[in-house]
Amino acid sequence: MPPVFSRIGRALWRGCPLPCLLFSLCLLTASGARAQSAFEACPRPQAGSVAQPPPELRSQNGVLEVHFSFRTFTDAAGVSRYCYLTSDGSQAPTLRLRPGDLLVLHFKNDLPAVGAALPMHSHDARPGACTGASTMTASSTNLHFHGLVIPPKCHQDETVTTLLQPSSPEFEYRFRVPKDHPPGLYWYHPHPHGFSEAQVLGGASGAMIIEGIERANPLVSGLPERLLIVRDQRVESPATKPDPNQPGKDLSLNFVPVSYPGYTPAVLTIKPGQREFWRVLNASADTYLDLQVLFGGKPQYLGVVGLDGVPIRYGTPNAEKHILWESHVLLPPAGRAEFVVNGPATGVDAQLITQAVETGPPGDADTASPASTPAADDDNTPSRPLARILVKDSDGNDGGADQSVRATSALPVYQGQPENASSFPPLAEATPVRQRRIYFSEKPRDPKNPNATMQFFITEEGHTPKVFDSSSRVPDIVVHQGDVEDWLIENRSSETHAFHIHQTHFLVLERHGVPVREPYLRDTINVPYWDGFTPDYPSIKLRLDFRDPAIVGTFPYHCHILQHEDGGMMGLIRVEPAEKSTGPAKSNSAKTPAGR
Ligand SMILES: [Cu+2]
Repeated sequence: MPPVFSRIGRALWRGCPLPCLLFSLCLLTASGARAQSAFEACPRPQAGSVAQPPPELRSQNGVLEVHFSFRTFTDAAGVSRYCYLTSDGSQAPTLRLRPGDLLVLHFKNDLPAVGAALPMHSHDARPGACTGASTMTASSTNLHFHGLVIPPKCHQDETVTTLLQPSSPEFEYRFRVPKDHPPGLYWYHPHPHGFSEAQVLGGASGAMIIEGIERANPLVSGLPERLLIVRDQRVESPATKPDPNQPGKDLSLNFVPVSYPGYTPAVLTIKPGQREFWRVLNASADTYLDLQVLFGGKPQYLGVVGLDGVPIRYGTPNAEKHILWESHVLLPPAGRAEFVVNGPATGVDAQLITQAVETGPPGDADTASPASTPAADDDNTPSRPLARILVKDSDGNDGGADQSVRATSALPVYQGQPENASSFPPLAEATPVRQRRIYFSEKPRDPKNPNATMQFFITEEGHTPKVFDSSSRVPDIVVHQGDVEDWLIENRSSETHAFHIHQTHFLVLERHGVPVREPYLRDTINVPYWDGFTPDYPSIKLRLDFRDPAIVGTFPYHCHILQHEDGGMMGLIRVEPAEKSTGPAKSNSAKTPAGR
């Protein structure tokens, strides 16, 4: 890229002020096609630079209206980037909404119309399918609002029949955040079956914040807030021969690449001893994180106040009990953690790292051919740094860091109605109307070929394992609105999986048959791998909440390792209206999406 264009890209990336934007736009207009290609480059910061906060868009007068253009760009190394650009050139902005706000998101798929066609059955275009599309290609996309408790309806959070092609007209997403929605960190990403992994690896993701966590937990009130988004991507410089230390994927922090083999960390600047509120999103397609903050090599306690967008002990009194002090935080792909960090003193060597995560024995054949990847293990998740935490003293001396770093802003004070989550019956005390056993399993496509790629299944016990059929609208599981169910999720394969269900949060009741009392809800949970000989499969018992009257319709549950989801590890659940329900289901009726 010519220097002038890379400067424009960087300027747009940093969200330059109006005169600068006008100047950049003049340059873009005057330079025609070449400038256009720079604009489409999904610009990314250099390795070792400051992890700038993403641009932010806040609702005004109860409405946030935004235009997204979905773009792709192939970089010099041949790696595909994907990005969401707003009309002013901001990339992957954080959408900040208050409970009760309306989001209107105008979405245009501006990918080139290429890609391997995957014809779907003709009945897919039948009336009732959201966008009527009949063919899915690598250029198809859509949006999922991960973790939000909003209806699985067309134009809201519907991912099964919403397929947006490059030829599709602009599509409007329009939904209101429920007034009693838990405050915290959520995110948006594409969800076209078969192509989600490639788009998310390319960087297609952004954060959403539902305001008001300082009312659920006054301990974070007034703290400087820092949003950190970890993404994974194809390894930039693979080893030329098998290297057991090569990660399956490279990582980035707020798009600053932290790449194998050097792992040059990004930079975070902080005032000495400053207490901050960190919100961390694992927007990786496939990669687990096990976060730690180290001072002089020693792990520090992190005060966790929220997981997967829901405050700890949400809706209960005694704020001081709403904090879990942890020396590390495991985040499966799609997981979020919000925690308090006590900053280091001047002169302390401080780092944010991810520890190694064992996802199963090496050598599984997830990818097309072992010969195509010199990594010994396509899932390898070694320990590596993410950021150097640089103490910036009171004189402003930051040890040579980028002076342009935007100060972390204090949490906005949310002046809404008092939260009413506490008035709902806790999920822990609800009576389940049904138990189900659901299991993850895998099988080589060609059992005679040890190098064959795998097929991935998520199956209810008693049914035949099958890969997800994107042409089918037949739900795998049917429940009724008002029901609470207990699901035992087993892992019968030799690698970890991350269970996720749309539209609702769940409570973890047992881990490997041992009851636990976890005072928080999740929407994505790790299920450890089976070692191949222990008689019992590793399992997690969950309490699923279908009580919310707004959550009626068909939506997916799946493994959130997107390689597995694209490979078939997904099913559909239909929540029928309550009036068709029989038996004791209505006894659990409540208005809450997630109260406990
Ligand atoms: Cu999986």
